[in-house]
This record gives sequence, C-alpha cells and structure tokens, in this order.
Amino acid sequence: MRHHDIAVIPGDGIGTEVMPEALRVLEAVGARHDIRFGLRHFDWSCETYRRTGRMMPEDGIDRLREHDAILLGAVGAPGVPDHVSLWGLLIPIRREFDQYVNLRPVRLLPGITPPLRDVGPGDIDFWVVRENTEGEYSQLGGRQAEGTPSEMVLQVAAFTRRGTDRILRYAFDFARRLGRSHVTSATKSNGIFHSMPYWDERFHAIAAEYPGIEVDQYHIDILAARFVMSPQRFDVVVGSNLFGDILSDLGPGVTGTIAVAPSGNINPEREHPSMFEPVHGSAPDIMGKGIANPIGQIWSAAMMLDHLGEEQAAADVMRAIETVLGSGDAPLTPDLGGTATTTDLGAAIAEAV
Ligand code: GGG
Repeated sequence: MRHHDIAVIPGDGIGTEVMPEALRVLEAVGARHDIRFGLRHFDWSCETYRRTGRMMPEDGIDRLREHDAILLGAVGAPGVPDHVSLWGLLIPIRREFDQYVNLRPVRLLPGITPPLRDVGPGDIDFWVVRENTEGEYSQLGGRQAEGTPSEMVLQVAAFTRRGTDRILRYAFDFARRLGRSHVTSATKSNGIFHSMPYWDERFHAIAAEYPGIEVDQYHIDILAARFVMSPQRFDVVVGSNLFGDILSDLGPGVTGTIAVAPSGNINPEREHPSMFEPVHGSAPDIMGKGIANPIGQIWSAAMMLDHLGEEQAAADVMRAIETVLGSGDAPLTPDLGGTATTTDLGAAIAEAV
C-alpha cells in the first residue's frame, strides 16, 4: 500500500463545502488503488484571522512542510480585506514553497453547454501556465503624501531574470511533454514600458531553445478577445502572475463555468510540497446553501494525485467526472443548470470512481 501525507486546508466560504466531496472521492480512489492518505486538517481561514489576528499560526509554513502535498479550498470572507486574507495564507504558501508554476487546465467537459456556439467537448483543451511568485503580485511600493492633494500610491511589479526564464522554460517543456506544438505568450509591451518588453525579450530567447515549437505572442487585451472568439486555437498559454490569473478565469468562463476549474501551485523541483486548489474563490453569495459545484476541488485533487505519481488514480477521477457529466442524467448543481446539491454531485463522482 502506498501512503501520502496531505495537508487539508478547506479555508473559507464554499471551500468548507466542496472539500469534503474531494476527500470522499480520494477515499474511493484510494480504496481502488491501494493508496492510503494521511490527512491532516488545518482550519486556517478568515475566522482564524478574526480570532487571532493571523490567517495561519506563526509556524504554519513549518507545519505544512512535512506533507507530500497541500489541498486547499478557498480563501476570503466579507469583513476581512482580500489582500489581508490572500497575503496571510495563499501567497506565503506559494512563495515559501517556491511554487513558481500555477498550472491551470482549460477544458470543455462533456455535458456542459458552453456559451459559445459550435464548440463541443475536445474543442477547447489548453493549459494556462501562470507565473506564481513574483510580477504584479508584489508588496513593493507604498503610499505617499496621504491625505494631501498630492496623495499617490506606487505599486511596483518585479520580474527577475531567474523568475521569468524558469516559468517560460517550464511552459515550453510542458508543451513538449504533452506533445503540443504551440506556446502563446501574454504580454502588454506596447503599454507597460519596462517589464513587458523584458518579458518578450526573454520569451524569444527561451523559445530559441525549442526549435520544434511554434510561438506567438498577443497583447493581453486582444488575447482576452481571442480566448472568447477562438478558444480552440490554443495549446499552452504562458503569462505573468496577473495576466495568468485573469486568463485562467476567463478560459473556464468560456467553457461554461469557472466552478469546475482546478489548479496546481507547483514546485517542479519537488524540494517543497506543491498545493492544489480550485480556481474559484470562497463565493460568499452562495455559501451555506449546499449548492456549490465540487468539481473544481475534485479535479484539483486529481491533479494532486498525478503530481504524487498516482497517474492511474488521477485518470480514474477524471474519467469519473466525465462519465457523470456526460451521462445525461447527472445530478448537476445550479451553475450547470441543475438543482442538485454539492453532496449529490460529489457522491455521484465518488460512486463512478
Ligand atoms: N481557491 C483559492 C481561492 O480562494 N482563490 C481566490 C483568489 O482570489 N485567488 C487569487 C489567486 O489565485 O492569486
């Protein structure tokens, strides 16, 4: 029997509702493949912040360090500023564990009707590779002359050579590993004077190392339009922290619902645990209603299994998701046009495993 120690952080809002469904599916697939999961639960959240003034304890990172992977739900709650909750939990984990790749698949799943006509399952199938530890997500800057007519805020984006080259190289290696022939770079070098021309320069330098791969680059504004008008044309799209974040919400939106979208915050060198979380947030508007779609969390668990070397188990979870959605009588949650609950859909997927 194989064993993996997993840190489980449901977090806030619907994170606490979708996480049990992912654990239910992990239990089912573990039983099938002789895998034992040592689950350790951490109740770190905005509620912890209200009680203690911190999103996680001071030794939080050290407590996570001893796990093989981290499964996270969602972060954010009304009453706690979003930059406080994100910089208190999600971002420190990404940075301390050097999870510099945020890998986000965009795939149209069977049984889901996309808002676009003439697109079916298999037509939209690409990956966003988002830089995850620097760029526009930065604490560099500050406020000046507060409360005066000259009040000014500076926000500095930092792009290092190491950080830029390694995410670009990851995107090309990943495309090669998948057998995909095309890497697209998101830029805005016509308006952003320093960082984006540098990004373009490094993109072309790294592309030269991969002669078999076709490349193109688009400014983020037209790239967003192309995601909507022709999502079929992409294989791997690489972007900075902010551009990758936006594109990886837009992509799943084009497939019909962001609620199914998963992500992996990956430390490719495996020196530290990687973290897996749905792309969606804590959705306070539907929390407590039991209607959140658990597929983003379950698919994130499948990405975690794949990362842990449990490829067959990961494939079985994906097959179960696709079988249930494609069955024609799936218990669909309201975001997919149904009336089923989070538990109905999670239980159906666990059963299909
Ligand atoms: N699933 C985790 C979560 O709550 N994400 C919401 C969010 O705002 N994430 C920002 C980011 O991915 O940088």
